[in-house]
Amino acid sequence: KKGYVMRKCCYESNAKRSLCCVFLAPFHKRSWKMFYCTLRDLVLYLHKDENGFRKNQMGGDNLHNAIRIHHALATKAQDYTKKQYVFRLQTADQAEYLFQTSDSKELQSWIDTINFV
Ligand code: I3P
Repeated sequence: KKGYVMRKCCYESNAKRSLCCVFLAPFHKRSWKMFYCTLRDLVLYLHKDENGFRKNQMGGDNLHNAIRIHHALATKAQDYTKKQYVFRLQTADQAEYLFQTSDSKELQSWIDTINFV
């Protein structure tokens, strides 16, 4: 699955000392940011745009964020009322993110894809 989403980082991973920190290091801010998101082999890749995704596929630009979703849980963020169609992603290493999708169908599709891969 792939597509544009908005992401907000709520809590960083507690695995900063592990290899993950290489990927999670850019998550300092809590502001919303748009990404072209792709899911492959239990990893959610966040590219700047579709161009960044293509470059990645060709082994070029490797500057992307990656979130490991093994043992992660995606749920509708019903307590977050500032935006619509938002889901929360809690990862095995205690990181937490909010993702805003474009509509209710996309919202359910991302949740199902993440939870049932
Ligand atoms: C954040 C940005 C987010 C906001 C967040 C701010 O500031 O304004 O939009 O989240 O609030 O910290 P910055 O761009 O300087 O990182 P909301 O849109 O959910 O309000 P928060 O820290 O209360 O989550």
